[in-house]
Amino acid sequence: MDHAADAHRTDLMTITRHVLNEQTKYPESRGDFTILLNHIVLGCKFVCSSVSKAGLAKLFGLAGETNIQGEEQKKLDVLSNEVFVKALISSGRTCLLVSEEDEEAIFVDQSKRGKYIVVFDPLDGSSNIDCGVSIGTIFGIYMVKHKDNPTIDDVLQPGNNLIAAGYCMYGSSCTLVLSTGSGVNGFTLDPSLGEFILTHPDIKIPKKGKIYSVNEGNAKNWDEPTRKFVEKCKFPTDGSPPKSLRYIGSMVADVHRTLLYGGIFLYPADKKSPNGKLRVLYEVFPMSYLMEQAGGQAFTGKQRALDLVPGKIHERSPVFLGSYDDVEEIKALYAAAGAAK
Ligand code: AHM
Ligand code: MG
Repeated sequence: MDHAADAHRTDLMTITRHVLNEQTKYPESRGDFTILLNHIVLGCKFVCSSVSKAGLAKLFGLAGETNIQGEEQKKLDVLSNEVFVKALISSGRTCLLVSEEDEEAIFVDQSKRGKYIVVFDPLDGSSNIDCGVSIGTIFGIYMVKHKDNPTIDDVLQPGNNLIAAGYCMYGSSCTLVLSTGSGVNGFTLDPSLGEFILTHPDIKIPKKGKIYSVNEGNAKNWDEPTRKFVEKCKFPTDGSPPKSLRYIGSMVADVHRTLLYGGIFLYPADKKSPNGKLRVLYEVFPMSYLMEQAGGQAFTGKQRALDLVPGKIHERSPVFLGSYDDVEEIKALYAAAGAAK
């Protein structure tokens, strides 16, 4: 739909309208969540604009690593982190932030404190930044238990306690996918309006998919259930056609495709990384939450991903997520391997 051409369509479902509608389900709500979300959206728009100008900025920067205003060039991931930290603190609705870019959690000053905790990866897919391939921001939102005196334990909660999660993908379009606990909706940024418009209402992942997504370069070090699963994707024994392999190496882009087309995304454990690569709080949890909300599943190799209780803020976990039936298959392989021991 060409929203820009349809300039009179001011009844479009923008993301703010959508969240306000959701909030009417909670009569006690005072709009704090909408305000928080608006600040996250602002961060996404800012990063989207920086990502789309990055190639150009680099050209200008070549002369001496300074941009056209004579300022030093900041790396996009560092810039994105600053953007989100500032946006979240200035919302006045957060008390504790955990970012992939910061070793320590950030405790918001008492004067700006609110009741939400935000965990986020400001710019995920670092290996894809310099070549212009899709990258994204991932976030999850918890409610704090003790607002007056938050501690690190407030963020070490199972993914099951998330009240919202989402990601924004900076690709051929800028797409924000969000769940506040009642399904998943996708919004696309209309650059001429500067608004995210509801373009993918109530996303449901197909029950079974035709695609698997994994870094097969690590196959040498996989465990037996993962190896068997990928083997079955390529050489199915039940008469079904082989699955296609798609792997971008940007979790946001790989998960986005999985959500829309179905299939499975896996970042398993291997001998070199027994906990896999992806981080529990701001990669595994938000994506697992979205998958379940869209009718899929997320599994760690041992348990439902959202039941994990992280012991540290940057903890990692293996993850298998996507279409319900595909995740059932890997669960069965792990169960069989466990029973055989
Ligand atoms: P990053 O946080 O350093 O960007 O790493 C996370 C990314 C994910 O987006 C992606 O799924 C994964 O790393 C790809 O890893 P690999 O290059 O090992 O396949
Ligand atoms: Mg990351």
